[in-house]
Amino acid sequence: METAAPINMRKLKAVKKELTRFMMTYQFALDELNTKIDILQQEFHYIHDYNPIEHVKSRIKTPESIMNKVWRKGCDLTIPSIRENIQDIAGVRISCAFLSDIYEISDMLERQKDIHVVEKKDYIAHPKPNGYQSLHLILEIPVFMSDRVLDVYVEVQIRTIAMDFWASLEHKIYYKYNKDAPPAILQELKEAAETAAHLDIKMERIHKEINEYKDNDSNSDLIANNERFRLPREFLSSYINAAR
Ligand code: 0O2
Repeated sequence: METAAPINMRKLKAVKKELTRFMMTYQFALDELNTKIDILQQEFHYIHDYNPIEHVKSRIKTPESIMNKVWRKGCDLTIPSIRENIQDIAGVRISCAFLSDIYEISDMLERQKDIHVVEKKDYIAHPKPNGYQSLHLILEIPVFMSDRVLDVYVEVQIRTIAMDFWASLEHKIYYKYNKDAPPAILQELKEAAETAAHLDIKMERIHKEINEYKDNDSNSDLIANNERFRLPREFLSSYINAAR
């Protein structure tokens, strides 16, 4: 009977330490990106008077999921190869209310001086054959360690709430049928994606109309000491008349 080779405990400890360090860099990259997103969100709120980001969710791929992807892609099982070839070990998903928010948030991220956009996939302009829609960015973010700077890949998915709703349901169905759903279900899912896309367009239109109304209406508001004050119409017209 064959017996497994004894594990060299010292080597195992060293490997574990190296892997922990490797995974930590992704957590640091996520921390940095989440801080950036938080600042952009607050700035956007201040300028546009509404919050464009509904949810932000970040995750790090499990070692098992990383291994599966390494095998699927046929790349080497070494740290430098994984670092270069598996670009979604760290992932952030941003859900927005409106379509235009997606591109505005993406532009704001792309304008950051220390972020390098490695790849951009626009599945909104070009949905996947199954109906999937989302904007995907692969970003490279510098992580400042004690002795070096590491450039770390992070995948960012930006989508509307409707797109996110569809994707999470599709993901469940995909696994429920063991990745082999009946054609009728796939067709229905695709139609549901189209319905969600129409809803997004409609909501965007309503949002723009409300904004135009708000722009006109807020002309009679005054902001002082971080507080919004409503100026009575009579006051405004008598003040304008007196200034003539
Ligand atoms: P998880 O668990 O969400 O991370 P890649 O395999 O990443 O090198 P690919 O497939 O071209 O190349 O990447 P793409 O298209 O950018 O998609 C990556 C991620 O987008 C997926 O990650 C999903 O999260 C999401 N995604 C892409 N297509 C679909 C889809 O049809 N339905 C749903 N629900 N999500 C999708 P992972 O690694 O598959 O899984």
